[in-house]
Amino acid sequence: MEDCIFCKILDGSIPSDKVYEDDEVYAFRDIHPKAPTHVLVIPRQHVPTLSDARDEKLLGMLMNRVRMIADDVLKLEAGWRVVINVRAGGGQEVYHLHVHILGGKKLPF
Ligand code: DGP
Repeated sequence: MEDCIFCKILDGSIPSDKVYEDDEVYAFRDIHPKAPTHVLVIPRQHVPTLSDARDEKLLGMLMNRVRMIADDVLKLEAGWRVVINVRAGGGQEVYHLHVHILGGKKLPF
């Protein structure tokens, strides 16, 4: 998608601080971290929001990668939080499905 910031991160035209990648997902550090560790996990496939994601294989794959990245790559042994913002009312700013992984401190609810 031409105007999608995260598609530009995927194609390398916008630089990012990569923590993990494979054929299906890319994970990188959030530019405005809300916790000591704040990583975004995105599918390579452009899906604008979670509301548009009807493919159970895609959603299952994405959550399995999130678990693996948080536990095995980032090694957030004390625990971590996952956030998915959906559309404007949910605080979504970038319309390419992404999962926030937050950790590294005790998070208030
Ligand atoms: P959301 O509000 O759920 O759409 O979160 C979008 C996040 O993306 C926000 O925390 C800031 C981050 N972000 C936006 N632009 C960039 C960028 O160019 N690089 C990186 N690393 N993060 C970005």
